[in-house]
Amino acid sequence: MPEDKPVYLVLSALPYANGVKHIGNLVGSLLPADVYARFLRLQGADVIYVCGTDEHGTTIEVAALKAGVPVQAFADKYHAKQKEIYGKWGLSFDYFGRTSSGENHATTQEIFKAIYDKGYVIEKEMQTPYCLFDKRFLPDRYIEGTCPHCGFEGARGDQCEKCGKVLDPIDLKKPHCNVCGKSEIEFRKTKHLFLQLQKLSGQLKTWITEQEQWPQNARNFALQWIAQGLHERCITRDLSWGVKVPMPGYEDKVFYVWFDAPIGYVSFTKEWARTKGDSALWEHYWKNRDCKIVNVLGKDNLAFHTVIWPSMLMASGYADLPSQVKSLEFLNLEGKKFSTSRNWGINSDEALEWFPADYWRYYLCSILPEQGDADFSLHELMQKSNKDLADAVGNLVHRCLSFTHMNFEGKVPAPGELQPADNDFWRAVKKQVASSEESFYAYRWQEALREAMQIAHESNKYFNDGEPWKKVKEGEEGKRKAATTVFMTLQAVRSLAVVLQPFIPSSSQKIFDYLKLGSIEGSSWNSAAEQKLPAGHEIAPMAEIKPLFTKVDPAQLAKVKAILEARLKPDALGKPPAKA
Ligand code: B3M
Ligand code: ZN
Repeated sequence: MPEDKPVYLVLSALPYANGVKHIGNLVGSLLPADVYARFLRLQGADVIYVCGTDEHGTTIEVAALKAGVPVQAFADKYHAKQKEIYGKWGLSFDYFGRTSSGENHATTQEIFKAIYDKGYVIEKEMQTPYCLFDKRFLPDRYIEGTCPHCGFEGARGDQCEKCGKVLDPIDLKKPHCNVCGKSEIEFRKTKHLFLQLQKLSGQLKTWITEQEQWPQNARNFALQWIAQGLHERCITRDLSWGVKVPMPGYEDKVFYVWFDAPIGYVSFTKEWARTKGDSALWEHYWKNRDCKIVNVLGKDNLAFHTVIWPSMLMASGYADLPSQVKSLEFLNLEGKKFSTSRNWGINSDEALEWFPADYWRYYLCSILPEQGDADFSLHELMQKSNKDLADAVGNLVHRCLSFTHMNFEGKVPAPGELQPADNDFWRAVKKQVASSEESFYAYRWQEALREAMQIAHESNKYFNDGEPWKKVKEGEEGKRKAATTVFMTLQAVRSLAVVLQPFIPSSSQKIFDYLKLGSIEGSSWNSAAEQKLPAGHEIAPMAEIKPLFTKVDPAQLAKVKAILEARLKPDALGKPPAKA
C-alpha cells in the first residue's frame, strides 16, 4: 500500500443481533458511517469500514427466550438477516463480523489478561439480584425497574434506555424479573471482576480534553461523567452465553457484553486482514499513529465509546485510541420516539418494500441528527424525494441527456467559446465540490449533502437560463451556444453523480451508466471539480436512459401511515399514545 495515502478505519456501532433493526438504528450509526467511508474512498484514502453484529448479552438472550429459540440459533438467524438487509441498503462494509466468533473470544481474553496484568482489575464480592421463582441470577436486561435518575419505568439493570445513564441493578427502584415478571428478588453475594475506571480518570480527562474534533455532545458527556467521579465497573456476569473468563473460580461466568462488544472492532479487523491473506494487516489500522479511527454511534452508546472502551484500550495498551467519536442524536418518527416495545418505528426491511434505498438514504441524511434530535416525517420524505431527487436531480439528468440525443446525436458536443456565465457556473460547481468536501472533513455530513445538492440547483438554473432549446433554432451561432450549455451541464451532471455517491450510491452509478463512464467507484472526488467528459464522448442510447426517480404519491404515503398507526401499542408508562 502506498505510504502517502491517509489511513482511516471507520467503525459503526455494532447492532445487537436481537431482531431486525429499525431505521432509527440505521441513521444513528450504520448509514452515516457508510456515507463517510464512501466519501473517504472517493478521496483515495486507505480506508476500511468495519462492523458486525453484537451477539452476546442479555438483550439477545431475553429476545431468544421470548421467541422460544436457542440463543445461538437466534443469533445466527439475525446476523444473516441483518447482513442481507444492510446489503440492500447499500452499506459498503469491508467486513461484517460477529462478536460470537472465535477470534473475538480469543482477543477479548487477551485484552482482559493485559488489563489484569497491568493492575486495573480487582475481584470483589457483589450483591447480585437473584430471582427466587426462576432460581437464577438476573443480570442486566433480566431485571427491570424504575430509573433512579429520570424515573423511566422500563430501565434495565445495566443502563437506562431513556436517559442513557449507566446503572447497577441495585440502583433500580421497584425491580422485577423480566423472565417471570415477579418481584421475588433477593440480592445474593457472588464474586465478580471489576475494571478500576477511577485509576484512569486523570489520563482519560487529559485525553478527552484534547479531543477538540469530537462533537460537543460526546465531549461534554464524557467530561461530565469524569467530573462526577468514575467508579469501578463490574465486567463479569452470571451467564453462560458469552466470552468465558480465563480465571479459576469463574467457570460459571462470562464477560459483560459491553466488555467484548467494542473488542469486536479489533477482532473484525483481524478477521478482515486474514481474508486479505495478511494477518498482521490489522495493525496498520490499530497500531498506527497515522491511522484515524472513526467511531460512529448513537448518543445512547456514548458512555461506552467515550470512557469505558478508551479506558480498556489505555489500561491494556493493546491498540490505539479512537480519533473521532461521531455521535448522532435520536430520530423521532412523526413526533414520537422510536420504540420497539411500543411497536413504533419503521423496520429496515419493510422500509425497502415501500421505497428504494436511495430515497431513504437521501431523506435520512438530509435530516441526519447531528446537532439535536431529528423528526422523521413521511410527508417530508415524500416532499424531499419529489422535489430534490425527482425534480432537481432526476429531471436535470433526463433533460440534459435527452437533449444531447435529440440535438447532438447522443454525443457530448464540443463547446463554443466560454462566456462569463459559463465560467461563473463552473466556478460555482467547483466551489460546491470544495465546500461539500470541507463539511465532510468537519464531520458535518448533513451539510455535506446540502452542499452537494446545490450543484443540482445551480445546474438546473444554468441550463434553464441558457435556453438551449431556443438557441439550437437560432442558426450556427445559436447552436454553438446551445452546445456550450449542454457541454457544461453534462460535466456538472457527472460531478453531481460523484459528490452524491456517498449518499445515493445506486442512483449515482445509474448516472454514470447513462454517461457510459463505467464504475463510479473507480472515480475520484477531485474529478468532480474537473471537466472530464471529452467532446465526442458517446452517452448511453436513449432507450436505456430511464427516469432516475419516480415520484412518491400521497396515496402510497397514506397506506404506509395507516400500517404504522395500526400497530402502535399503548406506551410503556400506560398512557394511550397521542394521536399524530
Ligand atoms: N450493541 C448497543 C446498540 O446496538 C450495542 C452497541 C455496541 S458497539 C460496540 O445500540
Ligand atoms: Zn423470575
